[in-house]
Amino acid sequence: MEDMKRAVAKEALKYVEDEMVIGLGTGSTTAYFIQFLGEKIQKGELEEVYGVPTSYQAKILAMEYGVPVVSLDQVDAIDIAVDGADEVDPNLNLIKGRGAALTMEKIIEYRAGTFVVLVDETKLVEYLCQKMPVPIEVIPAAWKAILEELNIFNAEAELRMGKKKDGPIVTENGNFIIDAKFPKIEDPLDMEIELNTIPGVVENGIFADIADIVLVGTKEGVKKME
Ligand code: ABF
Repeated sequence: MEDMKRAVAKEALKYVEDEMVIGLGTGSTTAYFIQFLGEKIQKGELEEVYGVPTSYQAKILAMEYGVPVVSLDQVDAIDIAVDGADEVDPNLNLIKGRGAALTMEKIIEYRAGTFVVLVDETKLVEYLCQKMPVPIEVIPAAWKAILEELNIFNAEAELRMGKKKDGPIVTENGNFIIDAKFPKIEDPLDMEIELNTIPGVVENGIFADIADIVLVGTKEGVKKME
């Protein structure tokens, strides 16, 4: 599994050129990409490259490996973004948000000229929500009301708790996460828009129609979907 993650992360480097601004995703697969990117910069093989992190995790890794970091409001454009995902359907629609960084990820990846997704083959599904719930970032005061609203969709939804189960996890924006398992998402774009109309929802983890390229780690090597 780690070999597959390393292989897709290496492949993603091929899309990076000098003077690019790169959205840096969150998670264990993208962590390899940030590491390899930093190593290339340190060797002088890439120049004038800047990273825009989607989370503190990405920011700290970038600093550790020597990727110059800038914030979204310091750049005019993002050339490319690279990030992981939890599910990918045949039309490259995604579920993201296990790392609770989905809002910043979506802001940055929506802005990117090219969005490259890194996954292993276990993340490929026939339809979204086949295996994973949709993470939804919500204003803390609204969590209970939103859980009730989600009944309309026949969702099995729960507030995401911390590892010790002693309280909800809090996002970098100071919000909570609800994980909602829907029966079958027939129309990801429609569902993405509809969930965001519930008052108190900040953003949800359906990324419909955003990915340009998905690099899939398989036992036979890296496969490309686009
Ligand atoms: C982030 O990290 C999230 O949006 C996604 O849920 C997760 C994937 O992590 P990993 O690569 O560790 O499976 O990209």
